[in-house]
Amino acid sequence: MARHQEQDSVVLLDFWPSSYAMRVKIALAEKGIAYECKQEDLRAKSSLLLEKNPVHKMIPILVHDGKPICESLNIVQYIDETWNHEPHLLPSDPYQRSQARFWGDYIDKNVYSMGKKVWTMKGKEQEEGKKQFIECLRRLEGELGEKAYFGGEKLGYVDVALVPFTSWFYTYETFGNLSIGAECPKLVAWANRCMQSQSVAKSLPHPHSIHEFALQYKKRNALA
Ligand code: GS8
Repeated sequence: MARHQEQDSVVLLDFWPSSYAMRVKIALAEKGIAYECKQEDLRAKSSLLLEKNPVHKMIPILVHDGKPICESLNIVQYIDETWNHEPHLLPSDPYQRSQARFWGDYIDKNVYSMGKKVWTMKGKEQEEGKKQFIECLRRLEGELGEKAYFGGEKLGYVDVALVPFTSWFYTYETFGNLSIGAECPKLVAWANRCMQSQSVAKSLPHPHSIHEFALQYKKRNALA
């Protein structure tokens, strides 16, 4: 492990409010990997970003010894496989791995887009967004069931995929006039449990900073 720390060059192209980038920070922290974090201005993307992710032109990008890895859940899997020591994020059993990837994919297809409707839209569209968003969170809460983490006894891949969005919960609640705690109390208890892990606590911005960012975003895009 020390060898990696000394020799590997690990750079994260980041945008601090991005839940996708937070996933990568949690995974790196779980593995104890030192890295350099470069903030991107998504309105004036760096030539490094455009060079390393010419297809999507998006962050997060992990640059490991000069080689780019794109798409946050793909990056999390890469981290788990490259630094193949404890704690493992994906289960070793193929069926359990497939289930973890299934829920990661479910989160990717739903949470960001529905959440965005809640904090940026108004009227009927917002109401629709709220309904879908809560249904999606309830579905995830059902999958969590009575387990401490989606991964079972300890933080795993699905936890890493979902927990960054909890730093946006205050923003969804404020703009959407809803209470996630009232709708999904077990999911909120799970989020609090995750925050007890150093890797999560240090990778998630304060919910008020996210809210401030969202306010500015809405002003800039005439959504306020
Ligand atoms: C999504 C990354 C993304 O949306 C992943 O990595 O999992 N599926 C990808 N990145 C955004 C910032 S966070 O909302 C981004 O880089 N946007 C720049 C752009 O759209 O131009």
